[in-house]
Amino acid sequence: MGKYIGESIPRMESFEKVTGTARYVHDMALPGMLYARILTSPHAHARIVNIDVSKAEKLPGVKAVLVGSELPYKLGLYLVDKDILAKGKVRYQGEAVAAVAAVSEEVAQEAIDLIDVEYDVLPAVFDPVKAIEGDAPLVHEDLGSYDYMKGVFHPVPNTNIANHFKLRKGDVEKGFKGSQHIIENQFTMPQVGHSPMETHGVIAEWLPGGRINIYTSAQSPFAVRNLMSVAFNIPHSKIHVVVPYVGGGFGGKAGIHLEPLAACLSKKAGGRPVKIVARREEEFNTIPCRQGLVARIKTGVSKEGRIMAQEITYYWDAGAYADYGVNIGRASGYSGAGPYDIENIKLDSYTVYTNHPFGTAYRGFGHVEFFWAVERQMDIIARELGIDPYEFRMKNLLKPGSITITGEKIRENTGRVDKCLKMAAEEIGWGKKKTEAERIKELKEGRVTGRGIAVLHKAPAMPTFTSSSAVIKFNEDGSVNITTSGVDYGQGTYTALAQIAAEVLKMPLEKVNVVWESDTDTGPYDWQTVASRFLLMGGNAVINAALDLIEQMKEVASAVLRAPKEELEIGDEKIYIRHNPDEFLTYRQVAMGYCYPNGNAIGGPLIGRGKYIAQGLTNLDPETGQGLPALDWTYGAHGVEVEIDIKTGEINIKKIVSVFDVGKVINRILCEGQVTGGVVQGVGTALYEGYVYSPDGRLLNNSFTDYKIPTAMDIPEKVKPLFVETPQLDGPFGARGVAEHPMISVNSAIGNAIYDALGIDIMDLPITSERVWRAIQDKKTV
Ligand code: SMO
Repeated sequence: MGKYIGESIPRMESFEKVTGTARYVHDMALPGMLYARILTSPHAHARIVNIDVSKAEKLPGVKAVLVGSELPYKLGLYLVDKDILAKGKVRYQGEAVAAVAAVSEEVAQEAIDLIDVEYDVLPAVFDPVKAIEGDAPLVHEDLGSYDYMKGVFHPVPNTNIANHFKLRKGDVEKGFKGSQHIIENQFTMPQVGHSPMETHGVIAEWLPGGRINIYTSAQSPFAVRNLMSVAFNIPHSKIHVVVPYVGGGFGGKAGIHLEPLAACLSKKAGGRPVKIVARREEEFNTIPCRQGLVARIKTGVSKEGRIMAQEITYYWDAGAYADYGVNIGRASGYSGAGPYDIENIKLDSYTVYTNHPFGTAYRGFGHVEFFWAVERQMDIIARELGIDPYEFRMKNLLKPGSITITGEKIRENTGRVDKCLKMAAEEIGWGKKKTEAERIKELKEGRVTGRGIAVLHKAPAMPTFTSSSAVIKFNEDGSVNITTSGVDYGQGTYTALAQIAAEVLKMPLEKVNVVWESDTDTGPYDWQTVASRFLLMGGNAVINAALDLIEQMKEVASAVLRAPKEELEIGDEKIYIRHNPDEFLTYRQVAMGYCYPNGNAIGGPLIGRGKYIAQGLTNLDPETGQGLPALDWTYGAHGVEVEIDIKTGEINIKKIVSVFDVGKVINRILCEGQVTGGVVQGVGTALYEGYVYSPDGRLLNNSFTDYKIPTAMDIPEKVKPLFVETPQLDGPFGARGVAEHPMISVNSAIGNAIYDALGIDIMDLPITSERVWRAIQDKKTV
């Protein structure tokens, strides 16, 4: 390998970010810009009897007031079930009901306070298990009429079931009959907020000529453009979306959010630009969150510790609208039993409407939630059998030759989950048992330690039409600019793409620039930065664009140097004749001397979906869920050591080892950074985070005072990222994605370590100190 692949190169934009010069939507203002505020519902479920906006409209400085009944558009990703502003009824507390654009945010807020809404409160439903019972109030009365993705998503009419994903393999009844032990448990996880540093923000102008300009904090300009186009029935050519720097997304900025509302306000205000920025409490209440989950798992195992059968039901608390929830239900269906070799399986994954704020994508796309259940269950089973949890997993994990639950055969070059687990276990000191003396000493001191392990996997949950592209353009001096419309919202992927380009083009990294602003008018197509796919797909696009650029250079050089293309080589920013290296052109000469004068800037346009043939990959059989669900899988494992103060229940994470088979590390420091960030976010959902509601469905902890995310104080003493490198055949330099994975299974590894320390099984997240303390009081086994 050359100079750059695998190196720890600091991210390119660090200086701009730490000096405050990086420009975010929050920083931007356009001439004549108006500021918008929204009025949200105080009720979880209520009919809107009347909205009186007359006083608001008369307030000086108010330029537009909007209510739902004025807007004939419908929104939705897979099920089109949402209005821009609530119409007829509200379905969650925090739902936007009316909006005002005015000359200042203060005036807009004053106008909002003058709007009177009369509600008729309706019975509500909050528990996804209760919500699918026959007598539950319906969140949507008209389900079933918006089946969008060719029947792939199935709302069940006259129920709250937005989607039912089924996986069937083998014969579970037979498997249970042949089992020595049958172990059944329920695990839960609450809804969780993304908490990006930059809340959602957008500036939109709907120009009188019909064109819409949007500057937004989103995960993809093209996804925003497409969803706007679908919602308003306007061609892509009339919509322009720009995404500048983005301060974190984590899945919460996939899709569209405030963009349609800002555009409609602008239209009503005669085309003046309108800015909406979500306040922190709106980021919790109004903007979607991670779905909650109730998971029931029944596992049959043989005496020897082989899993014979498994029956799983996932009840997803999707909240009031389906958004990504239906696809999360699906993705967590086809990967929802973990990376295990299980012959007989029956899995049902229900995405259920409730009167909670609605759920969307969040780092891990469902896997953080269900792996809490799967990987806790594995430890509980191992204990029941009297087998070491590590040995039990090793007996059942997928290995080359095994068949996955969707019927895919594991190949030699697939990532290796067993290797990840082995490395994590070794590094955490697995198997080192406490002596009786140590145990007594710990109890005396009141601080008990324990170790836990957990594995994970995830594949990119992507429809087949997803692709990335890149354009590499020579500047006149032979340096290059890369345009890609994938959004780097903090991962460091642009730096990795620059490394890949410098490597392939054999030129210094300093001469490679990745253009930061993603723009649908000028940028090449990219689906979205989601699903840990950007390095994999964008990296391939950059490689292909660089190869195309080299081909074009060779054509020029062949004519100038009078040598056949096949005899030309590149290196050291030159293109030369292999057998006569003194005969060369520099990149600068190629760029300036031969191309620009002819009006022909060399630049490789690229070339769709990289090397993948994605056809049919997400076309699983609707009755059995069998088929090829994804392009690739990234596997991993965590090992943790915790220390618990038995007087307070306080959990101190002393060490987390996280191992991932990333295929090939492109940039070590950024890869480690990605893992460390994911692990800390995983610790947050494991120990602290979760939406808490009043009985009538009001979110009680919608601020960082009441909703605790990890701070510097809560970061584990040691986070150790390690990598296995089984090359992905068709990944860039063999790499595969690792963006979401570090967050998955952190919760279960911690839960398992708590059992190891205290002999207490925690089944519900978050594992707060209070929960642990109460469990200690109840159990008194320690
Ligand atoms: S959870 Mo992500 O933005 O695929």
